[in-house]
Amino acid sequence: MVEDFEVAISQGQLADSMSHVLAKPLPFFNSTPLHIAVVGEPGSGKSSFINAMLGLRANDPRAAATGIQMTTVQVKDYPHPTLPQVILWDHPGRGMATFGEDKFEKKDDLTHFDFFVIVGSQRFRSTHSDLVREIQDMGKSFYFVRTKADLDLSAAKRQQPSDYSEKKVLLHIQEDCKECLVREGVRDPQVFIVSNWEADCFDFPLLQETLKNDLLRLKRQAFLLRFPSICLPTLEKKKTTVKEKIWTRRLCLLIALGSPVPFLLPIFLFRKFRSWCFLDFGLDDPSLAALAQRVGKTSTALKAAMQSLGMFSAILWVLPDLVGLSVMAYEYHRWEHFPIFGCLLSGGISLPRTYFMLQKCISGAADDTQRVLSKALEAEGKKSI
Ligand SMILES: Nc1nc2c(ncn2[C@@H]2O[C@H](COP(=O)(O)OP(=O)(O)OP(=O)(O)O)[C@@H](O)[C@H]2O)c(=O)[nH]1
Ligand SMILES: [Mg+2]
Repeated sequence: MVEDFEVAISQGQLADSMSHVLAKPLPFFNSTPLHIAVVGEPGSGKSSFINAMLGLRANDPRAAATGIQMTTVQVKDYPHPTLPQVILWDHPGRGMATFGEDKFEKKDDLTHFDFFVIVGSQRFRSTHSDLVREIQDMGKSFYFVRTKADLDLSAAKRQQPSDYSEKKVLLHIQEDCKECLVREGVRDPQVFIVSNWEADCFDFPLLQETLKNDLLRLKRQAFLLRFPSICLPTLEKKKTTVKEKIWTRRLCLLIALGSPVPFLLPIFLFRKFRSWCFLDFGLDDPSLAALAQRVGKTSTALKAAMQSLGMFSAILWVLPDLVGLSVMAYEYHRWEHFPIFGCLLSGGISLPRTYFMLQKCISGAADDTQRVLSKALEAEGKKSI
């Protein structure tokens, strides 16, 4: 599936590449792994939560180690038993100055994960705020899981036995967590109150169901965030192919633009070269229109994602030509003979400049392909995934 997608990109068939995604989004994204980091303070119940998700008891040899002291010291992966390519990653506790904390903090790089479960027991603390901010800064999302609901309930029952209502206590905890998350700038926070001892009670079934329903969205989000690196090898190969394919044109341009030609000609020829590149990468107007129609967006929206060498930068690139031209003009005026030095100087400036300009044009088209596809994959258009 992903292979067909990559082949279409390498052939410059961007609209076709999207067809592979749009035709069967579920199998397409199912082959994309979703790495979920389970993070939170030490002892908040992260490992117990993972065991509950996996349906394992703490004494099962496959279960994550749990305990009353600092238990998890290394990040470890646990594949989800039923959801395809969903991997839960148990993390050492974060925050709260505890003995040995430093050695854990260094390993705590969250950038590689696609989605997060912030686990908290008791109150919402600054560690949670820090995690929320860190995750939001990466443009990723999370569920907030408040564990040990059983303890909260028994404490509430002991405190006010006459006025005790399980529903009221759970609602109060839920609202408190949401309020704290909203204060951190989270829109529509997803909060689940659970007890890791009772995976069929409280919000645990709802959490499992929500994750299942959110899976396609989360995998698409993960795919999009990883998209630049997914595309990279294909586009690198494509760059080499394009360079080989149009080397004769590059050579002609190099000679034409390297010679002391009038100022506007390089810009015209550069424009021509750029349209050859765009055609090869599938970024020409008809290809973009087909892609836009395929994903239910406008060509203008897709074009807006393109940032490669525009006309203004092309003009800046050819500005040094003025030096050569000025010397040529001066030489001709002063000595009234063919401006040999001016020509040599002009060629010396133009040749390397043209070489780098053409290289940059090809790399720019490759980068633009990735940006345009990312834009096309964004789920805002009617036909988008
Ligand atoms: N009553 C109750 N106890 C829990 C719950 N979840 C975890 N615990 C207990 O809390 C303690 C810590 O649980 P762990 O799962 O090891 O916590 P952790 O966050 O993985 O801890 P570290 O790996 O040290 O950061 C253990 O004694 C668990 O048995 C829960 O939902 N209810
Ligand atoms: Mg643990």
